Amino acid sequence: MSSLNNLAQSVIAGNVDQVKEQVKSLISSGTDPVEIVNQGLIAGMNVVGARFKAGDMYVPEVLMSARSMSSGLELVKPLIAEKDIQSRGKVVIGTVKADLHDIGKNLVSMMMQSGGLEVIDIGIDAAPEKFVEAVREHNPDIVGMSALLTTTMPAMKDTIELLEEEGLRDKVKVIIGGAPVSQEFATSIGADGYAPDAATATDLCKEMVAAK
Ligand code: B1M
Repeated sequence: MSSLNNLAQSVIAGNVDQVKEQVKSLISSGTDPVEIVNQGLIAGMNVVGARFKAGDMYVPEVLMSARSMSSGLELVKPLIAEKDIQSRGKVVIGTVKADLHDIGKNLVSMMMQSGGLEVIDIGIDAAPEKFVEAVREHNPDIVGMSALLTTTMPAMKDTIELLEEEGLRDKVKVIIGGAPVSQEFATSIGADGYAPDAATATDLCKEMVAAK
């Protein structure tokens, strides 16, 4: 089994120490950090997602897998983010109100930073007011919202509406993403864009900033 497969297995097992060791060893052997993320950490988390869905894994185990994935991401993050230094635009990103999922959002944030975007991450469970406050404070080009639950998708619409009410909507582009979200939903709530994954989200933001 390859080292990246071993890493994926450790994420599935939720073994934080082993994930850290394996990521460190892959980094020192010169493996591309993006490969470590895609073929090790995400590959493992994809299996976890499928098993959780099938009822073969439960919340505590999923949480351990999520923790181990995050500990691996923390180690590769500086290597990926260091690749580019010149800012190509500013993004305020967060997971919407009542939603605590942050792995995908963190990944998007990391890819955006590696693509040269300045990212202000306002965290999880971010109410519309928190997005508005961040827009006022940081004056970003783009607001990015993540949702993983069908029950929290309406918070994306609420946030766009509050940006409108506060007279800020015309100052920013809004993009959304997350497993239950689609282009169709983005269009229906008046978002400017949708991205199915971190790489597409980064490209989309760069295009939006360039078109300004
Ligand atoms: Co939750 N959970 N979870 N969970 N969880 C899902 C989302 C679920 C689909 C599992 C299932 O039942 N099959 C389901 C949602 C069902 C639904 O609404 N349709 C679910 C549920 C029900 C719940 C709870 C309600 C469970 C419970 O308590 N009974 C609860 C809710 C808590 C809350 O938020 N209030 C809950 C809790 C948890 C944990 C805490 C255990 C943990 C989260 C830990 C954490 O994030 N720190 C967790 C996890 C890990 C998952 C699964 C297994 C994996 C999610 C993940 O991290 N994927 C998930 C099942 C699944 O998705 N298959 C599930 C990996 C990540 C890299 O992908 O987040 O999709 P993803 O991000 C991608 C893209 O979506 C996109 O790019 C990313 C990278 O490519 N993307 C964007 C994401 N955000 C973007 C933003 C953009 C652009 C692209 O622009 C701004």
